[in-house]
Amino acid sequence: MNIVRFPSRNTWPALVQRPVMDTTQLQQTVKDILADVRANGDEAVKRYTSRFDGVTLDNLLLQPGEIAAAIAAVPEQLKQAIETAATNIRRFHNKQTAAVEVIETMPGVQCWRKSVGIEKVGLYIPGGTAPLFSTILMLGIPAQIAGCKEVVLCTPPGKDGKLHPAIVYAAQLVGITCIAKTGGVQAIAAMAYGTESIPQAYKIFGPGNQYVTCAKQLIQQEGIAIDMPAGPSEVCVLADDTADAAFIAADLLSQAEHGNDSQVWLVTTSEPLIAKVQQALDEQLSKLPRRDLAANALANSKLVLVQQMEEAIDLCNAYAAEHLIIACKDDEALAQRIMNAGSVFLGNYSPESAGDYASGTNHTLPTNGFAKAYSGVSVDSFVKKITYQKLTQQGLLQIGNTVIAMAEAEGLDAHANAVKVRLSKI
Ligand code: HSO
Ligand code: ZN
Repeated sequence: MNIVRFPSRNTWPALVQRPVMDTTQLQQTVKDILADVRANGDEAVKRYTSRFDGVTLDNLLLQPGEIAAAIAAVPEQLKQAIETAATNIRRFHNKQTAAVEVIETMPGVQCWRKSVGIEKVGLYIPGGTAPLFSTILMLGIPAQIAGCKEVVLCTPPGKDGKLHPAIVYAAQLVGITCIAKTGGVQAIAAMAYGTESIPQAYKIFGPGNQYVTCAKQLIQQEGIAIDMPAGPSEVCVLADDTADAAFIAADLLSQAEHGNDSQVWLVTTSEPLIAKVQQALDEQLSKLPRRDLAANALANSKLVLVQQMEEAIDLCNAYAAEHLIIACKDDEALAQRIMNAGSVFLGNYSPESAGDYASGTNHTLPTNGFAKAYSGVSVDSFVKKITYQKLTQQGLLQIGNTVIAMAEAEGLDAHANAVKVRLSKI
């Protein structure tokens, strides 16, 4: 890992920069696949699934027999773990709904706002090296709480044409009824446009590689909503000399094992901690099955030494990590000063893994510095808010002159007339 000692503030903008990926090369390929699926539906989706995943499918949708077989194949202990996690995620997200409140802004002028679940949503779960069934809980549970009517899940099949049983188990647990065995750009296209067998979605959620991310950005330009701009996963650990080096190394590695491009940072005020963390990393890394991925990620990552905690906090805010772990004595006080982070883990006993899987918070979070202005996925991501109003005659009498004055000043007489015509009849 790169050690950066006492970086001056004017170097921070460059220091916090994530690697920029140039997607212009792949854009044309993505556009072609989107257009093909739009024109040719299931036939195109099957063709790409056969080309990219090496599987020829008669049926894109998972059949009831396959669902039952997958559920039976999940070991009991894993089922229980998934259910415990689902219960906690549900508990945490259930509280994110607010009761409708009618506000009388003036006598006779009532306004209210109601959250309405997005009718049709699409969830994408990538294939690749890890079957992220936990992400199904993180997306499917808030979708269910929000009251989304149709939830479609797309995920690529393995070489045997099957899905990982835990993916199917998690999907049925959160009430997903339509599971399509397809991944990549063709899956995003299928959900954006709809095909003969895959229903269209109005908003598409979920992580993916550069192609998937590019496809999501392109279909967004066509009016389909997406969850957020996704980038490689990140963790920043903020530590003082009370932190445990082995814990920190484990947390850094847990993020590093996601992929070559994962971003891993340690910001500390303690010089001796750096050497201890490096030693713990060496010890732990060699034992990991995914050590090659993790080692590549560590090679791009940083251990940053700063003079003061004040400065450390400012640097963490400038970096705006997806996950921030505060392994410091005053974790709660320091957490109050965090303005930019996707999700914050306080103290020595709150590993990021707890939030990744089971504590209850969502793990779909803003990366790439987007935590400065974006939030992670929540029930809010699956609803739109409709406002309502009802004015009585008395209400219109109260507010009428205000509207008329403003409309006439904007030169919009028809707007003024819509009030005047009514006032003349009261
Ligand atoms: N750390 C990932 C989420 C995840 N971890 C899923 C394990 N499985 C999000 O940044
Ligand atoms: Zn993770």
